[in-house]
Amino acid sequence: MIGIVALILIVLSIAFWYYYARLEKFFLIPKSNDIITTEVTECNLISDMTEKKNCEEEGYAAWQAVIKFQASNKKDAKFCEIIPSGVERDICFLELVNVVPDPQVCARISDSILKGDCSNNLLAQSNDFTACKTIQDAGDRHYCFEKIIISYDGGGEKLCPSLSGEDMNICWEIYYIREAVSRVDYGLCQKVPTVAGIKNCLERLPPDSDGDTLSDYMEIAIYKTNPLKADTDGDGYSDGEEVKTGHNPLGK
Ligand SMILES: [Ca+2]
Ligand SMILES: [Ca+2]
Repeated sequence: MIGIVALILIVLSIAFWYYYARLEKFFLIPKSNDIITTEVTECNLISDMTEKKNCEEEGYAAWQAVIKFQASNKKDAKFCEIIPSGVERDICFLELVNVVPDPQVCARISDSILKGDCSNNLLAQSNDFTACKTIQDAGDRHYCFEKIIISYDGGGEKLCPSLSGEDMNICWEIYYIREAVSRVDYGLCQKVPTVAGIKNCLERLPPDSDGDTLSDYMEIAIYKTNPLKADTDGDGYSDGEEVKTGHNPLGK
């Protein structure tokens, strides 16, 4: 009797094993240790034996994040060199250049786009407003100007008047657009020195169809004035002027 039960159990075990072995083979059910296998492979590319061991213990993602932090914290590119070549290593250098503004750091990046980003970061840190103009991509160029304005001691109000010609116009445009957008103030756009710049600034703000310095949204939602009529109550003072001076734009 015991023999029969044992036999049945053995047969069932073999059937169970066979079923799952086949399923895994033919339907490619992912094994739970697939992720670990990938990380071990990436860790294998590390030549430093101590770091390789750390990588295997912590997992590749966590390990390389620590190395990037160390590189920026200790301001030393040698930490980035430990990361196997690829995007993560490039990003390590790209982050490092924010604290070590040295062209040599960017030179170690292999990806051409990231290398370009790195050079742009360097220019933005140089505080050389004119140098930003050498950046081809309009968005990156704008970022470069903006970064210099923000980080300048005293901000745009101090930096812009110290520049001349086109540089000064670019500086004021970026400065007033930032201020106008953050305060939703149409009047600040009028301070931009060029006509194109004023238009550019106004386009970033919610529409003000009647040009009374109150956005359509504010007129409808807050002041209950006519968004298509600058002087809703017809008393000779625009809705914007009345709101600014504390009067009732609805004339009551
Ligand atoms: Ca309006
Ligand atoms: Ca009025």
